[in-house]
Amino acid sequence: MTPKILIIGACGQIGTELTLALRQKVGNNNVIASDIREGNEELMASGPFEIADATNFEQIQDLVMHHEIDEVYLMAAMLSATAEKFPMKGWALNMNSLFHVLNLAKDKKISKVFWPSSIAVFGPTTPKHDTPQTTIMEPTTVYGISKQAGERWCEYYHRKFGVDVRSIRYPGLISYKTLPGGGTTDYAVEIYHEALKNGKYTSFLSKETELPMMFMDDAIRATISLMEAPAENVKVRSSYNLSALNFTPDTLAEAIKKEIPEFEISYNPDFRQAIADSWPSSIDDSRAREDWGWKHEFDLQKMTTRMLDGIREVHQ
Ligand code: AKB
Repeated sequence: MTPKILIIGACGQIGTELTLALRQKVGNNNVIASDIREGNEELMASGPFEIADATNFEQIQDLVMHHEIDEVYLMAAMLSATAEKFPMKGWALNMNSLFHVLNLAKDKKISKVFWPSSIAVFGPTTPKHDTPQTTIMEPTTVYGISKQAGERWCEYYHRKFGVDVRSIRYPGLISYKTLPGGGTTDYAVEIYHEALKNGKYTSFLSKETELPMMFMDDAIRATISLMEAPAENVKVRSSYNLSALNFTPDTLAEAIKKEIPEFEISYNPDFRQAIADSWPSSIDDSRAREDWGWKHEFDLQKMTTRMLDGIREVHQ
């Protein structure tokens, strides 16, 4: 049977593309998009949309009941850089919205939940290279602390109440349809826009800062395939490590130069450098590969070509 899906935070960087992909898969009217504000034209034109605040339990419950929702993807969140500026707001949004959805699942109002975690759950004491699935986690950012706490709650609701919750620790995500907002990995999206507009970019992370990254198409494919996996294959109920690429601003600039030879990069690290320094440079995602067959498709150059073509098409 086709599930009826609610996406909370549908107008953000991941939500937009996830909504479009799921609508293509299960039919436009089976995917209800919701957010606190309207999204881009393509999203708004493609199917039903509702204004809702992820932190308001009544609003979310009403949507679930009214549309007879089976599955919820909770994509609303305050990301790492913004949450450092508004810690209490970040904590409230990231945690309350999760509790609302987990409680709806515990009360059997919905049957399946997707909730995104992040590489931000790791911290300076975590092994930096090939970070294992299970390891030391002492995050030093508000966002990371909220994601780590969220992972513990997901596992708890699964173990204690049998809630079918599934999650991925996303690396930095790179896309052209919707801009990211308030993240530490956002430089890797901005750089493409600036390369096309001005032929140069000043990076807020240093030349040698290596971080795990992924092209959005891969992230969406991973999300949908985790949600489609048989429940018994989903053995990790906190959140899965997921990996595709690792690069520095310098390597990314070199990839762009292959397509735009005159492109120039300079560096002016700001407060986001300390956040990036606390995160891993590469991730071991063998559990995701073993449990539900994850495999990435986009390497750095393939992604670069797609990003530049995509931005030209959508934004210029
Ligand atoms: C951020 O930079 O805050 C996010 C993330 C890695 O979760 N993109």
